[in-house]
This record gives sequence, C-alpha cells and structure tokens, in this order.
Amino acid sequence: MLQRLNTGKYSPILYPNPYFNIPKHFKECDLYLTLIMISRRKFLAVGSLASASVLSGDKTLAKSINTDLIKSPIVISTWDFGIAANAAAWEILKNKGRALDAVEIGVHVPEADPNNQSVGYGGFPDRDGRVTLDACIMDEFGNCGSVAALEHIIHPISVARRVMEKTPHVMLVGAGALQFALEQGFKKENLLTPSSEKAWKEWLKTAKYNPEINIENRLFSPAKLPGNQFNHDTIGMLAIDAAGNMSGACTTSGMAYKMHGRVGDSPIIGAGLYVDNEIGAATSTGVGEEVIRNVGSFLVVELMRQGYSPDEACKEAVMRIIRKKPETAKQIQVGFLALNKKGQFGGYAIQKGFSFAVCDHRDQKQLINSPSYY
Ligand code: SD4
Repeated sequence: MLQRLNTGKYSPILYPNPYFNIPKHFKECDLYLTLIMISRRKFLAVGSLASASVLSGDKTLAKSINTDLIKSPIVISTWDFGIAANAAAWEILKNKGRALDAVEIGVHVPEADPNNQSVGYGGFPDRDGRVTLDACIMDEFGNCGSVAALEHIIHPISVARRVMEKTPHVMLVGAGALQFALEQGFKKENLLTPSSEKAWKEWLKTAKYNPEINIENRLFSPAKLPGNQFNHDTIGMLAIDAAGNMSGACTTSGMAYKMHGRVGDSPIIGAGLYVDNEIGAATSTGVGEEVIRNVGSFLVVELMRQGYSPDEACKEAVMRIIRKKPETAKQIQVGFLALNKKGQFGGYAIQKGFSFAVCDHRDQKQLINSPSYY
C-alpha cells in the first residue's frame, strides 16, 4: 500500500506477508501497491496507479497518475515487417495525429505488399484458393470494429474501421462484410497473386482436405513450425499518440491453406487485439485457435491492470497456453506483444523467432527478438 506523505508524494508500505491480498475496493484508499510473490525467485509489484484511479473515479488521483505517463508517442508492431509499418504510423504520430489513424495507416503497408504472403494482398489463400482476410481495430474510447473472412478488399483494416464508425455493430463477416465494403466505396480486387497461387497449387498436390489443425504447415513447410515466418505472420500494431491515447490494429490473411470459412484470433476483440486506454494494449500472432481459447490479448491487458509489466503479462498469457496443452504447445508458435499506458512494451512467445518492431522519437527502426519459452 502507498501512504501519502506531507510532501504530497507517495511512499510504499511493504507488507511482510507476500501473499497479502489485493483489496477489492479501492474507494477508501488513495492508492495500493501490493507485493505478490509470483515465484520463488521473483516479486512482482501489483496494483497499478491507473487501475486505482479507474476504480475510485477520483479525478485528483487520475491527475497525479497522468504525470507518470509518457509524453511522446510510440508505436510497436509484430514481426520484422513491423519496421516499415511503424514508419508509416510514425508520420502521423510525430505530427501529433491520432493513434487510431496511425495504426490504420501503419498496417496498410503490409496489407498492400504483394511480397508479404500473410497479410492482405498476396496473402496465401485457403484450401479452396480463396484469399480471405481477418482484421480488427480498437480506439481509445473502447470502440471497436472487425471483419472476418472478407474477400477481394485490399485493406480489411479500413473496412473494420468503417464497421466501427458507420454501423451499430462490431463485426461483419464473409459476404456481408464484402457487401458493406462495396457500399462504402472500397474497390473489389483479385488478391491472389501469381506467386501465392503457385504456392497453393504446389500445396494442393499433396493436400488432404480435412480439418486437422496445422496440416497446412506440415505440408507446406515440413521443417518449420506453425506460426513461423513461412506460413503466417499477422501484423498487430499498438500505438500511443502525443495526447497519450492508445489504439490498436490487427490484420492477417490467417493460416495458409486453412479451411474455407475458418476465422482466427486476429479479428476477434479480446483474442487478437485488445485496447484499454487506462491500462494498455495487447495483440497476438501465431496459431489463433490457442489464442482464442485463452482470450489472449484481453488476458494480457487484465494482467497489466493487476500490475504485471508488459513482458510479464505476455509471458503469463503464453504460459496459460503451454500449461493447458503442453504437447500442442511444443509444435506451434504463439506470440504476444503488449504496450502499457506508460509506454513500456514487451513481448513473449512459445517458440524462438518471434520479433517485434518499436518506433519512438529516439529510434524509428528498433527490432527486438522476443524472449520465448523454448
Ligand atoms: C490466425 N493469428 O489466423 C493468425 C495468424 C497469425 O502469424 O498470426 N500468423 O490464426
């Protein structure tokens, strides 16, 4: 617990018992900092300033919290190609633009890149040779929009934003999503590039049409694990703007050679993406089924609310997957990426090889190799 000193500052009261319970009601108190023992080796500070302010609704307190927050923008995104996407987002953020615009414009870069065979145009098709796209977006007010199994539209993220802003709904799928996109003036295009079509035809030579999960990876890239750069690399992007507001976007063509109609975690709010402007934001990449089962991104944000740092929160979300399905986890990749309200970021993955790009006023091209369980 923190006590308020005469100077107006806070000083922690450390409880000797590390299992001291976090109080459920913050109303009576100024602020709590509880130490919880999360492992034999390590103590983690739990009970964030921000969550205290949310629960108490105390404006004075919220003001004091804000001094703790970052004053300059930051954008982070999954995988190496996040660097180019971040650069586009940075153009907006550095000019004091809104994080929502930054993440939308940022993820347009891989969406439009024919050489990126996992997002948007040029994405690997499903088993039937159809490129079906999943995307979602979330703003600082908790508004969100999503499209799933959308065909023929190069920028599904922008359709997701229109769903958020122009409809009373959160999610549109398949033919309905396409119909809406066309009504909104989006152009219908063929997204299957010659090289992705060639790869699909190659896969078809041996493919068995059954719903066995990950069969596409074994057949497409036998030596590689599902979720690696050879078969699917969703972009998830999280940003804080100059006003201190957060937004996020997530867009993908999903698992290569998936069953037609299969939807992954990426367009599902709480699974592939979650933003809480008071606490932080998280996104995921990898085998979406496991992320959905654990409501991964929401979990990461809620762990940050409890005081976990972004990397610890991502690690715990990964550990949930591993603990529930240890054998499956050996064979798949899932990575989480998180950014808290203070601008601290972190990631964690099941397997080695997950990277993320970070861009702020100091360096616009940072690439970080995420820690991993294996
Ligand atoms: C999916 N999570 O459709 C996405 C794919 C992905 O890196 O993230 N690939 O399951």
